[in-house]
Amino acid sequence: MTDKDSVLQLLCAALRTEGLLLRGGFHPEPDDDAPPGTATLLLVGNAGPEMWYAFEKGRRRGTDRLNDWTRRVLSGVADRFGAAAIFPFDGPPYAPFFGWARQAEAVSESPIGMMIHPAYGLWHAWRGALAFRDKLAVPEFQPVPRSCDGCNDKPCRTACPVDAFRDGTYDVAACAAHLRTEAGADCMALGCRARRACPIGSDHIYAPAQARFHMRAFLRNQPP
Ligand code: B12
Repeated sequence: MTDKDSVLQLLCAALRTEGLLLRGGFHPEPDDDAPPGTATLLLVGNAGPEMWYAFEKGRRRGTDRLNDWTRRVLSGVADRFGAAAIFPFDGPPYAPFFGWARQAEAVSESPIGMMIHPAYGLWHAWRGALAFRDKLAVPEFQPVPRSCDGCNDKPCRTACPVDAFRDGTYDVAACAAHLRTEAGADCMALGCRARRACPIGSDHIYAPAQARFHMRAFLRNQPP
């Protein structure tokens, strides 16, 4: 094993203790919009219940927002490994996580805009990226056919009660207005119905407590 491999293994272990996953990485070119001087960009995220458990355990007195917890935890890991942390929620302008993710792991765009993963389906997210000045070995991944190409019904497209994903766009105002009504209680309690309609990765669906948390956080930030 080379030193570079062992850095990656130590990093994976450090992230795992925080419930986070090393999702993948790549060596950015100038037009990838990575911070100047970045030789390796590693993406960090969540899938499965581990991040939720770590967050519930580690957040401060229940008032900590997920983004605050993420910043604290991931900045700590970045410091220990000599990297700079970049967060998807810092902006605008926002860091181009979709473009980075496409180069780092086997994700593709779903009919409702979000990125779909062959194993996790729509039940995953990126919490940050770690920018290194050194060229590190990055995890290899096999590009896979687009997960949604073989899905004839595309139930994600039609499951939204207010058709917020028609024409390949996301009508945020219609979504938020619906969530504030009685009829939106189902999405609020269990998570977005369009997302839940997807058959891929359904065993990774967020548990109700996590789904409710994300939906409330989303709605809190939408204009009335
Ligand atoms: C701004 C933003 C939003 C805005 C969307 C604005 C819009 N016009 O649609 C708002 C606040 C509404 C939003 C909502 C959500 N978002 Co959002 N969002 C972002 C953010 C911070 C920046 C995107 C951006 O402007 N990029 C720059 C432009 C130039 O690039 P772009 O690719 O064209 O960006 C567009 C898409 O990203 C799209 N978009 C953003 N979020 C979402 C969510 C959905 C469901 C869809 C269809 C599209 C979409 O809107 C952007 C502008 O048009 C990204 C993180 C990042 N840094 O990329 C997360 C991100 C795209 N969101 C994400 C998620 C998960 C959500 C939520 C589902 C969170 C939740 N509550 O569970 C919600 C949707 C609510 C619901 N009903 O379930 C994830 C997607 C993960 C994935 N698997 O693909 C990201 C990558 C964040 C993360 N931590 O991983 N989001």
